[in-house]
Amino acid sequence: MIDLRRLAHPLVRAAREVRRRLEVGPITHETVPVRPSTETAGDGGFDGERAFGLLRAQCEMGPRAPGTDGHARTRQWMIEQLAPLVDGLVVQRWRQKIGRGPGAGQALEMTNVLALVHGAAGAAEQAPDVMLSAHWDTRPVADQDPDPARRALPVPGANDGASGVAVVLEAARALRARRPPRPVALALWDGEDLGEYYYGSRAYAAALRRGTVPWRPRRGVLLDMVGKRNLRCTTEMHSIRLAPRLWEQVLASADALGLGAHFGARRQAITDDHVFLNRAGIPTVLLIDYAYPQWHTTADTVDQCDASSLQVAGDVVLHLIHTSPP
Ligand code: 1BN
Ligand code: ZN
Repeated sequence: MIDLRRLAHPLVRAAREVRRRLEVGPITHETVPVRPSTETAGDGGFDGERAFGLLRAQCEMGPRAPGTDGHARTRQWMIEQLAPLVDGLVVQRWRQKIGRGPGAGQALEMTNVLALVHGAAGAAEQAPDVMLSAHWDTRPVADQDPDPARRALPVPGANDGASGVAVVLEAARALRARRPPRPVALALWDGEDLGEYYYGSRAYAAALRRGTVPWRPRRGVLLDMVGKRNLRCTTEMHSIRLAPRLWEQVLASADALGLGAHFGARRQAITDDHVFLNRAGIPTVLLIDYAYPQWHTTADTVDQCDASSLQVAGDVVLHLIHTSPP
């Protein structure tokens, strides 16, 4: 009998090897009790200053690469931040082998944090419309640092890590104060920035395929590096190719708010967690300002970021959630 696997072209075999290496083992889901607070802080608007405080708080916990103290502290802090704000909270955990790149050879515990905010209809409608998400880990090595002596140090991740999380958490507070027309899902991805990248969204996609994820959103917005001063979001070509209608809806929201000037920067295709969410059948766009000289350097610090940039990102995603049909 001919073994067809042995006849495969070397490229096919290489692709199979990459898939094998990235296979995700068991993924567990733990429901965390929520403590919905009766107090509804604010009028439903997004508070950029409050979001900036959340960015700073993450940076004060230190770099947040998987396996570090800062990572463990931040995971707990995110859960504590979300518990009083959301109607459902699930922690998704798995053990991730790192095949190559920073962290290669290690097996690290990783955690995605998934949450649900009910819409105006309350618990009756369970299927979320938009999923707002961001990666919460930071890169273990500043390999783009101009100073070679600093390239083995960890990235502080004020913009690359903390900014997206800050917008998601502050959006959760605003959505609790003013309920969206349909439920909103929130997700904070781990393991985006080491090894072969994007472990969190890939694990989530694997869990979706296995049918073990508690809710499946219709569409999504991924926020990454939205904290830089003078935010001008990249015209991100994977988003336009994979989720063109949603991209147009985001731009329409920005225009409606008079924030169109913060979009339309240079065209670039940037592979990020949204690519894996799109592959899993959730049309998702990426909001990112990739023109960031401090990317993957030790200078990705709080002083590079600005509350007004978080305000732009937050206002646009809340406008989208409140006004655009699925
Ligand atoms: C975004 C922020 N990414 C990592 N930190 C994704 C990425 C990886 C973008 C490699 C470009 C190249
Ligand atoms: Zn990064």
